[in-house]
Amino acid sequence: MKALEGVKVLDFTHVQSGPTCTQLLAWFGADVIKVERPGVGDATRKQLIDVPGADSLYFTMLNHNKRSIEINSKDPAGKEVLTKLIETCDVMVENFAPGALDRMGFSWENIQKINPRIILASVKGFGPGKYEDCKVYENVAQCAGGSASTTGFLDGPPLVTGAQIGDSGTGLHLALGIVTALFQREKSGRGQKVLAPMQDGVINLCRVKLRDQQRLEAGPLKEYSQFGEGIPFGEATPRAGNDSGGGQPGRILKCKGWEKDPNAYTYFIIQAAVWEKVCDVIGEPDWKTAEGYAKPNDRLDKLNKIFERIEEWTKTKTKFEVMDTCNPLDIPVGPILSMKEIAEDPGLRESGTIVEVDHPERGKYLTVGCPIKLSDSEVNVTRSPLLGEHTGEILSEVLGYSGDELKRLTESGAFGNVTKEAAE
Ligand code: CAO
Repeated sequence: MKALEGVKVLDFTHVQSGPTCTQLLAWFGADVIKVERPGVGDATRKQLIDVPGADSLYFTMLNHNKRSIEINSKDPAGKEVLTKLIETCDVMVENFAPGALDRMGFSWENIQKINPRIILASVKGFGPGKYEDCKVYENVAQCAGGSASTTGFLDGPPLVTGAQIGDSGTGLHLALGIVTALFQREKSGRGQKVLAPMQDGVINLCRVKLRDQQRLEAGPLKEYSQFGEGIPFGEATPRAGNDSGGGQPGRILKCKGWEKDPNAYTYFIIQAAVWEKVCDVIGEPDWKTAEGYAKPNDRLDKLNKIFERIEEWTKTKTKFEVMDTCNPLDIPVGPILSMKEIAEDPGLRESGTIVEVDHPERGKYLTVGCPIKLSDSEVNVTRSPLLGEHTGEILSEVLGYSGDELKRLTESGAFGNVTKEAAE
């Protein structure tokens, strides 16, 4: 028994934001039916190709545990089948450009008429307002959501981050909206529309930077390095390099081997509660009681000096030795792990966070499993579907088409190359 067993999802998503959401629903047990354009499919199938002729990792890593049906949504036969799917499903998820679903004839009003219990969940770049009609990709959302202006170093340009907070982050927000709406439907009996704009999702994740924007009005942000460096603050939350975003100062520091290894670094936090232990570990026991060092607030204008001294110590240890020394003392540190180290980590394999999957076109590959672990709803990651792999099965088994009806549909050309066997 899986948490979302019995929930049917009409997955009209593409690229990254929508597919990450429906993949989560599939992992929690929903039957996710991915609708794709005949002969073409989700654009990511053929983007960033590493194995010629095979679906890309971009596609496979975002579409596990789903079924694929090819439907031309602009063809009358395609619309007929889509209407039946809307009647049958509990949730419809889409992340087309604004207006695309309406142009297909499936406005929210029409969808509600077809199935008043359905939940229509959409990702768009922006919410209602000036930019609501814009097409948006990941980095646009990072920039419009306040992430880029607050990421990077003070003397450099704004930076985008490697974490896909605009796409995968919004997918997570949308998934929460969907299960919440399903929960409400239990009581109300009605579906509803769920909207997760990418800009809003990024702003939500940048909440602490809006906090700092308002704190600026009360004076300089003393935990930012630039305070100790005597650099005046401007009008907006500045970029803070690797400073910690919270009340406990932290930095990325070099470790043994940093000259050759680009990831021989550790994150080091001087949490107030363990300050005395930090002083002992780095060989500065006098700082425990010294004027200007003993109290957390007095240290804020000396963070550069303090972290330089800590770095003298971390440079004598590997990032894992720093972890091994500091962890038993409750000093919060974290090694900067490369993707290679993450891929090879036995603990992550064991916990199901890094999973090996077999695929008929590309063989074995690694993927990220479900990052949310439910004790009563086990996740088994299965490969992504080939384009239209389940077209026949969905038309006949899910929607109940058979005989002449099925023949009429498959001959209409609106469903790709439905195999003869499946049609029969
Ligand atoms: N059959 C027939 N037509 C189909 C179809 C199908 N099965 N599936 C899609 N189409 C059509 C759409 O109807 C649309 O046609 P019209 O423009 O004539 O209405 C067309 O394909 C293109 O859809 P699109 O505009 O959504 O796709 P795009 O590649 O031009 O834009 C994107 C991609 C991501 C920029 C845009 O979809 C978007 O802004 N989405 C919302 C924000 C979002 O999710 N961004 C994240 C992207 S990365 O995760």
